[in-house]
Amino acid sequence: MLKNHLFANAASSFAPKFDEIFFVLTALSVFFTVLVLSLIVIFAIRYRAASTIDRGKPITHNTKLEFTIIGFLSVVGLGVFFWSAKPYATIYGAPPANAQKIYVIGKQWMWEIQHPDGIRENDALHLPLGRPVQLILISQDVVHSFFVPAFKVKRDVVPGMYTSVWFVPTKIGKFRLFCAQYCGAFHSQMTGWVTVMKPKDFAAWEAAGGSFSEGGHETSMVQAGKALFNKYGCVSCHGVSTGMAPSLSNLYMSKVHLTNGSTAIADDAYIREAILNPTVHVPVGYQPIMPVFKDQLNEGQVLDLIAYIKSLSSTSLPQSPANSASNRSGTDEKVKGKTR
Ligand SMILES: [Cu+2]
Repeated sequence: MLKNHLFANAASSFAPKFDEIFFVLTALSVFFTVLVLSLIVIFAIRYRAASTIDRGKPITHNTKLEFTIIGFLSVVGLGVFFWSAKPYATIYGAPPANAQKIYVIGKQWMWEIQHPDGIRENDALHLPLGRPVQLILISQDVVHSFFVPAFKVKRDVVPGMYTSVWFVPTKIGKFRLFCAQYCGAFHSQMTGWVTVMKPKDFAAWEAAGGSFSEGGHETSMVQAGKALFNKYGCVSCHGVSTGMAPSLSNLYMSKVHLTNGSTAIADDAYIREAILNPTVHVPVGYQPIMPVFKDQLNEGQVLDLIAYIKSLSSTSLPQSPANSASNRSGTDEKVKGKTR
């Protein structure tokens, strides 16, 4: 009964483990607090001034007792550290290969969610039951923190840096989403709902273009990225064998040699930086001529472009900028009349 009450909201694969760690740490704290307070009271009474106790042979030290206490505390402290570090490292580390990637953008004061197939949601996240999900998070402005208490998931959302967390939803229902980092005047309104559905209900929701949410279905992230790629004329330099800029096919996760003598792996963070601040990393053999896109693209558009560049790892680039550019700018601005 009590267990049901205390663990009622454990709705993700890791939640029971974090509950366990929490209760063990609480029990240890209570144990040592009671022990130390009791000894203070016992010694205060036993050695009070009016006590006629023998004070003739004060103990200077007790090697055996000291080593026993140090040994015991070390084992308990390090034991708890390794026991709790393991799940910590797991959820922030690499997810299982079948994990669904979902992108989360925090901005004053809302959560913007992008599913790879193009479904976008505001202050809402729909997930299928039992499937691992990896959230990749970034902030458009200040530091936020993505916090779903029932999942025991809290991850800082930082400007200029992708962070990640993964878990498996294990309960059907609606769970509160909060921002756990004070981020300005309307921080307390930066909330939302995570809805976990049966896989077949989720499939129906997805097929209907996320119609139960406020976002709606648009082109996939890869298609949206391709449209931006054409809109901004990227292909005129990055197209095959223009010689002006490196080709982007098979760029993702490859090793890039830079003019400053260092090398870099072209992961998401590298590509993001290369789009927004291209003069920071210049590949060997090229001039720093690419325009800076820092003030032209929002984080959602950058994620779309990265998705498109990733997709080029199996295909090749178009030869000319002939593809029609459909303008998607403005879609990210769909907010529910909130102050931003
Ligand atoms: Cu916030």
